[in-house]
Amino acid sequence: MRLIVRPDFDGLVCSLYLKKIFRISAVAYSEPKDIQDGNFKVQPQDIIANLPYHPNCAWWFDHHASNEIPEAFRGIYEVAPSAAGLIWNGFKDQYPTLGTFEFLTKMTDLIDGGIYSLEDILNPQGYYLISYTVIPSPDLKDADYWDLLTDLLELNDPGQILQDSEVNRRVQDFLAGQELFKLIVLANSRIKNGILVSDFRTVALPDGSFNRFLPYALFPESKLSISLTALPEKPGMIKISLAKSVLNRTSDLHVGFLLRKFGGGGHAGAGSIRVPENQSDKVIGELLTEISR
Ligand SMILES: [Mn+2]
Repeated sequence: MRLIVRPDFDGLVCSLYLKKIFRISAVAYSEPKDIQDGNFKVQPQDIIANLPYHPNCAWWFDHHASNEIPEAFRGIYEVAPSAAGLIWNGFKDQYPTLGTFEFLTKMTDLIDGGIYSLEDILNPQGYYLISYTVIPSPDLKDADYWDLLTDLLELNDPGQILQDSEVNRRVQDFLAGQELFKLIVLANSRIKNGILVSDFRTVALPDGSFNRFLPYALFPESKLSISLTALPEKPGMIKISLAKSVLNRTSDLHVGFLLRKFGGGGHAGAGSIRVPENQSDKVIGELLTEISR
């Protein structure tokens, strides 16, 4: 059977676990949108994990609230911190070799569930650090690395995995990107009405990986952040993103509902709108007023 996963840290851990449960002959990688749009051809014997359901598949394992389906299927679906956690809990009694991966499962729940401490962002260690080397790319240029890392996860020891030369090379790239991003955030951010506002319209963000939660760690007192980014494909328009801090979880605002008033949307914790560049100051002023109500 072929396994199709989304290539993020959770997807690779799903792959490690499902290989112990099913006879997997090949692993393929897809982004959610390609499954939904039918651009990725799902075949009758395929197993799908950490991705939306497709009616052709034989088994489906997922945890994303937005992917719930009304019809019956074979597999496990539940809103949960990670898909790997669902698979581990569902099969560990039947497949005792899974039992030894309790720590990896716990870490995958934290990483995929976006549970980070200040220290996990500023000075990540172990599986947090390893997870930053997995960067989903639609062109699948890292597919060989995802295969390698899935095999290395079998070691069940983050310290040993980090000693692999390819993992280490990618960790060094991440740390360099992170240093650069830190300088960019500090140079382009300010606090307005207690809210972090970062203007990235004219800066190039690092190519390599970096932790998108870094601004929260640099401004830990801020509950919400607003960021402005250019939209190269739409000249004259910019994207304004609003998100709750992952460190200071005291805001009860529903970001998606608020942004609907501005023609955008999102979920409770994060969302975005697109506005003409020349209206950005006005819209940000209105947003700040709405938030402080
Ligand atoms: Mn996931």
